[in-house]
Amino acid sequence: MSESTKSLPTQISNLARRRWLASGSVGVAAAGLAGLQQNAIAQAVATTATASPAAKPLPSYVSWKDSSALIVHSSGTIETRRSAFGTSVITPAEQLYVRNNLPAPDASIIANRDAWELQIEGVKRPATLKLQQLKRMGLETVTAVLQCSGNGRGLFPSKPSGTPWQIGAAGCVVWSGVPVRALIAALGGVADGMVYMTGTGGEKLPEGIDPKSIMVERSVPLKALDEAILAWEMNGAPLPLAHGGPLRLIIPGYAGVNNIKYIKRLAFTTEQTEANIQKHGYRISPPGQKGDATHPSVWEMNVKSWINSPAPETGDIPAGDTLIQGVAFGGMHAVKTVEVSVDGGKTWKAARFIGPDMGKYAWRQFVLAVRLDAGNYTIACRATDSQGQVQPEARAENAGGYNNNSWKDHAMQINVVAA
Ligand SMILES: Nc1nc2c(c(=O)[nH]1)N[C@H]1C(S)=C(S)[C@@H](COP(=O)(O)O)O[C@H]1N2
Ligand SMILES: [Mo]
Repeated sequence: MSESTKSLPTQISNLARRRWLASGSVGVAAAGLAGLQQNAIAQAVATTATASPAAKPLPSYVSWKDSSALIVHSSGTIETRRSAFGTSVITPAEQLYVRNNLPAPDASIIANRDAWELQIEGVKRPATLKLQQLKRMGLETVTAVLQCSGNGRGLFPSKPSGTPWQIGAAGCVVWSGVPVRALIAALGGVADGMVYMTGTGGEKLPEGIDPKSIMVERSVPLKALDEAILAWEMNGAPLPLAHGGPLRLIIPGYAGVNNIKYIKRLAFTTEQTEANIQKHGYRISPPGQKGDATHPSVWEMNVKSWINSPAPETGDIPAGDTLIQGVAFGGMHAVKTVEVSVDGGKTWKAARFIGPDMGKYAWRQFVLAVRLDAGNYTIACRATDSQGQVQPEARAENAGGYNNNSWKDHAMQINVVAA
């Protein structure tokens, strides 16, 4: 199709993409030539944080988002502002964070969604199915927290490399699609001896470099398939390209990176993928060490909560009655309770959950009414899941700055002034 026969928005987004690819591929080529560690490449593409993230405009592929709700770290790393989460459980698409390890594919992939093809391997009857066919094989809806494993990295004093996310690389989203179980059943079951489920992203890879060094391909333990869905709908609307449309793997309870966007291949495998993003990236490795296969992969999320209001960024808080509000989730298990402290964790009070319970993978919003006199306070919250696992005081140190669920790191100083 010639450029002139495409719609104007498509032409514009194509142009923007070429510019972005061009700027990204400079980094890729330079890194390749310099023989840098391959895992630096994807970071070079996606993490170009500058001194003043707030000043950056939204990149064109997400121009439809609410810029007032977001902090743009780079074209591929955009987080939700604390003040934007609201109290209605679900995070609207316009406010949801975005993380692209590679430039997003061309918008043409969502022009005819039903024609999108998924290759399925490692089952008794391997097949390539169109989205149209998947839509007839089963339907499930799940509400789940989508959270980047680097959320809270910005709170690590060690300043690990990567985007210094605060709390906003997360959202609570309703996903609809076909359960992976239903798909497997239709294809005769998982082939014998398989140990992992491996998903491959549909990005177009730049030529001349080893695909393994940059491709987004992740393996998770086979048991993850029980709850996984292949989603085409998000919050009641067709899945936007930025969030993985036309088709995305959703593994409830698992860290963001495992939720492969624009998935083109789902394979049941005996080994984990050799892709760098699996082999070296997203590993819980000791500080100072490069990630390798002996270090745990970033898979299941842990119990976590944070306060969204009041927050220092919204200015001084008038003395008197204050409602402390936030979100809490359990990762793999339902969140059961959340406590709030206004004295830096010396004493705690149980907060009350508000709004509907959207299931064990969703977050719950909480509120605690307190009376505060003028002064400085350190406010904190601490969640406990249905298994009795309590959000810890200290972060688990690791080189990549992953999985920060320390309540102390997430505590905030607020200034209460005479009303
Ligand atoms: N194909 C593909 N899938 C992907 C990624 C990507 O870059 N490409 N990024 C992963 C990471 S690191 C995260 S945190 C989430 C972000 O999802 P979102 O952009 O919809 O918020 O998608 C994951 N799935
Ligand atoms: Mo992520």
